[in-house]
Amino acid sequence: MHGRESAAAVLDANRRDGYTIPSATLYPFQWNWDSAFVAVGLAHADPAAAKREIRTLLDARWENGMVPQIAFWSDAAGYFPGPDEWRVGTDRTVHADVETSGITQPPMVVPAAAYVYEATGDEAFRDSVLPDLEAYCEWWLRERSDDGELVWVRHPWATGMDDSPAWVGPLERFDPGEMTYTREDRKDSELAEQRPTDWDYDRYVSLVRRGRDLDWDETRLREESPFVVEDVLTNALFVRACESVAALSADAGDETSAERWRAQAETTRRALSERRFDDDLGLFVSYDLVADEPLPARSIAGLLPTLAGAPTDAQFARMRETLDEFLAYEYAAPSYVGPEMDYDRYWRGPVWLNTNWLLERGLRRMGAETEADRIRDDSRRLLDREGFREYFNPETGAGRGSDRFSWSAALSLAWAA
Ligand code: 2M8
Repeated sequence: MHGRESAAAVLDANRRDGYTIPSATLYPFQWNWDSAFVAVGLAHADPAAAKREIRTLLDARWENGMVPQIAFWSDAAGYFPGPDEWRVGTDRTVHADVETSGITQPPMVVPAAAYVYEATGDEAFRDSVLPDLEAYCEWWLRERSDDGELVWVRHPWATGMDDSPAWVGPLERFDPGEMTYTREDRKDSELAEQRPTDWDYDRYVSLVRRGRDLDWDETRLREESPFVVEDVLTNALFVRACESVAALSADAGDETSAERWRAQAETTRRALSERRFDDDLGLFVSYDLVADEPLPARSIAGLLPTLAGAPTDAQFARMRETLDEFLAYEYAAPSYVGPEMDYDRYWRGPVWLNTNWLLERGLRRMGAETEADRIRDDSRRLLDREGFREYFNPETGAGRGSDRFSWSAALSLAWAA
């Protein structure tokens, strides 16, 4: 039994002061795109909590516009790296004095805020969040784009799909040297088998230390970071973010701003279609700006430019063949399909419900209703079978990672609505 009441109970248990932690056992702080998915799930079930979730996340926004990956609102123990490792300080935030990490995550908070506004029609909420959402989109363009078309990230954690096989190439190209630190995420042997390896973690931590050594200076990091990647999922959500700011601005009567963000959405959408489609693989691929080469991988991220309406008809016809490979499992859709696929390891194969929710939406935007229904139905089957687990084996359906995971509970509410 994993119905509405148990989903609400999980979210209540994970709720702190104005925000929801992803999981009590693994992630004791506020995470950026986790909060966005929580707000989507609560938009109808508990609109006041949905609005507060978004507002609290935006309260951690930096003065330069960045909305950080983690806001350390409490001094909870049990997660590495914490504020002492990031050393961001509390002076960068504009609304509150809070420690944060030094990177962002895919800009899901912007479409999530628009979704909450559509559900509630609360104009005071719209007017409270719109300046922060617009500042965030401005930040992506100003600090994270070389050409004003596509945006880049400088850490695998910023992509949300941390250990995706797509990142192996850029991570292989640098040597983190001797690394000393203690991981907190491998508390039991089952989890140890599913979490990213130490090889990956050495590189994640090394990138954090490089960032803090350069005092999070974006210009120098663009020049010196060994990991600078135009991630297709981030760009797809950036298009949705621009569309959302345009819609909210139009609704607020600001046609000038609406026009500007509509045009930006179109620019990024076209760049995705013209420059990031891999016809051999039949999906979109990310791009390594350091090595100046594409990162071919059959990652579910490569199907998500559908969310942005990016594929041409011909591209989508080709993508449908690739989509069949993701639908060939008992439970769709695995996060990755390919030689390095691992059904149980984190973002290397398991099904995640947030990417399923995004893929369902993308497929509906492209008119692929049957495939979208399949993704929704498989997601519901997994939830019925295993409850609100963090991720799931695509063949057996077995729940993996943490239990009582917030975005799984929240999205079950969205699927029940
Ligand atoms: C995972 O990432 C964190 C780092 O951000 C980690 O592994 O420690 C990812 O699944 C990410 O997408 C998610 O936002 C985060 C919290 O659920 O966990």
